[in-house]
Amino acid sequence: MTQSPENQIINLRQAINRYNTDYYTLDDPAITDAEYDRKIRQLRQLEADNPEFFSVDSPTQKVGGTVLNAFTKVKHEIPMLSLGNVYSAEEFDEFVTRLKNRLDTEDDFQFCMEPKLDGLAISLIYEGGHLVTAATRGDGAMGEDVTHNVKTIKNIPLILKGENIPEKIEIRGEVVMPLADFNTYNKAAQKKGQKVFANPRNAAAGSLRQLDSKITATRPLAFYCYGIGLIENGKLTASHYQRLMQLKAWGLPLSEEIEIHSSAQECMLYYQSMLQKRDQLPYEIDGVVYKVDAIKLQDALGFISRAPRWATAHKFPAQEEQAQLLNVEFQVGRTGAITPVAILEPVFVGGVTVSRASLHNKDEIERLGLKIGDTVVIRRAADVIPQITRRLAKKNQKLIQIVFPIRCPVCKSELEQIEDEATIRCSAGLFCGAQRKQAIQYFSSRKAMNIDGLGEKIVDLLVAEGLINTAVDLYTLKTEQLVDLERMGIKKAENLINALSKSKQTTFAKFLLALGIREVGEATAKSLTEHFLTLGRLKQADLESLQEVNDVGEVVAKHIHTFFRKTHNLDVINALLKVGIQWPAIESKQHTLPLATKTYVLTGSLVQMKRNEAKAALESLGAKVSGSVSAKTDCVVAGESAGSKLGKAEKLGIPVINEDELLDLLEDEGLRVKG
Ligand code: 5U1
Repeated sequence: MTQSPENQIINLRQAINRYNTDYYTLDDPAITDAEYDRKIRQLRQLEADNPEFFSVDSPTQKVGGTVLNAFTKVKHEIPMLSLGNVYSAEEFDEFVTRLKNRLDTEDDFQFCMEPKLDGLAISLIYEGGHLVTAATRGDGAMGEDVTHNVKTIKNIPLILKGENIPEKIEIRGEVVMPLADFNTYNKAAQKKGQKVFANPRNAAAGSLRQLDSKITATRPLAFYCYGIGLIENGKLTASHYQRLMQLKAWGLPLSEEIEIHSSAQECMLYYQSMLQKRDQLPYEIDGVVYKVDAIKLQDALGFISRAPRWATAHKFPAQEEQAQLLNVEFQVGRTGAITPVAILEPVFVGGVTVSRASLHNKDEIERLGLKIGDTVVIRRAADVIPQITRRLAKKNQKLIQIVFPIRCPVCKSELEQIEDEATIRCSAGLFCGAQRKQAIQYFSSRKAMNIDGLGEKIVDLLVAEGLINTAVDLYTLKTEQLVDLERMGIKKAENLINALSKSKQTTFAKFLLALGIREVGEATAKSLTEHFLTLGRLKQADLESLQEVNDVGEVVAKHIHTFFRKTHNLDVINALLKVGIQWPAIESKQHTLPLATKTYVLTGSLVQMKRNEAKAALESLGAKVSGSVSAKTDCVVAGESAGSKLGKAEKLGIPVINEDELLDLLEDEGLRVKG
């Protein structure tokens, strides 16, 4: 049953008043800003449609917070107002039309454009150039005296410097916790088991409203001014922008993003450019503010109940939304890590619809205090993957405990957790179907073996049909085995076989990456190959020499060392080399390739490998492979029925080895195996 407008208004007012207390007084918001804005707009619309229910007590008639009893109250001589909002270019056009109608003009006027910092509004009173009082906005008429705390903020000058400073001047602006500091602070707090802040705004508010200013002094706060309230005995210019520049000259901090433009059209360009820049700014912003620049016009436009007519905020699309946590699934990753994934009621946030989000590990679920049925905040900034940042306290909900599995959800093997690691892993390695599939997908990926046409779905199919078990099996596939697979056909099958064949010519770094050693990404693989030059040397490297490589620390070295000590892995590597995977020698800056400066000659027929394979292998070790024997030849490899070249070598006393000895040499260098 739908409620009467009167009941809707009453309920919304009650709810919004509760949200205001949570937000302004307790610094612990119960809903996201986006949800709050929607509720306020809904109430405003209902009140506009039903003017008989107007009330001065409605939250739509107030600026926001209340005053905490713990602080001395300060009356704002000029009320600290809030800002009207627009959410689209159309709403902005309506705002400009209202301005022009009210000023009875068709002329364009200048706008000062500013980022809208998401922090806590404060007022600073300077007398004789000295900071004497700092107060929060409070309810707009009355704020809290936070002078002692504000004096600990490093970029707020205690004394203004320069000329023509009015005898008394009130500076208004926003206290924020810069994003980098916020992240560092929260990480440290989390480590110490202390309360983490929901967002930088709450961190700024919570830090500023401390009863002990020694605590505030430890918090990394910053201030940016955006306007002037009271002025006594002083004269300022008639442009808002110029006034801000004057504040800067007196030593007050100003955002670097403030601009002045001479038409409304420029506002949309400014909006777009700030939207792009949003994630590179040092502080969080939730929109931009456009202000009519001429103070004379500002005075002519005046105020409506709680906001100036001459300014408006243009809000950005929300980066945070709330949704219900419907379930938690557990995924098995390539290296066996079990990752809990939140299944969410679909929600549009940061430009996309989100219905799943990683919860990372068990500790994260505990840190967030999550249960199935909770309402959670989903944050998606720029192109970053969506994150669940907090749960919102909601009473009277049926909540279900999240139970972490005790066995692998795919292969039912035991799970293990290494001490000091948050990750819980399936212990089965490549015996686990999930890990096997992902290892093969990773092996084939563009940055690794780059096997064109071997996507996730085909790997799934090949594994499901029992055609492949390891990456090695890929190279034994035949066109006939592929044609009948779902959505394959002869053309695609042939293409895939060709791509597999092509992938055999690779680079050492790509091959190493394809092996999927834990924590060995592209950059590390490159550094390792450039350092060790050959697979043989890398395989034999001890922990100490591994750590000599760029970006290889203790942990990564251990992963690499362990990998090459497992027979199963060595078998896979040998099998891959045996199917013909090869790479050109890495140019050594120090000429330390094992066969550098040596000239080899191949003669007779080789039975265990093709002649061009042998040539490529020798070259990858630095040797020059020549077609004829001379006094400069260092070694001749004589296969079956070797003829005149063998004779010449013997005559010149040049060392001769057979195919088996060549294979021993290659095996020693990690390139080939017999068999
Ligand atoms: N940048 C900026 N933020 N901000 C917030 N300017 C600005 N102005 C405000 C508010 C509340 O109010 C005045 C226009 C009254």
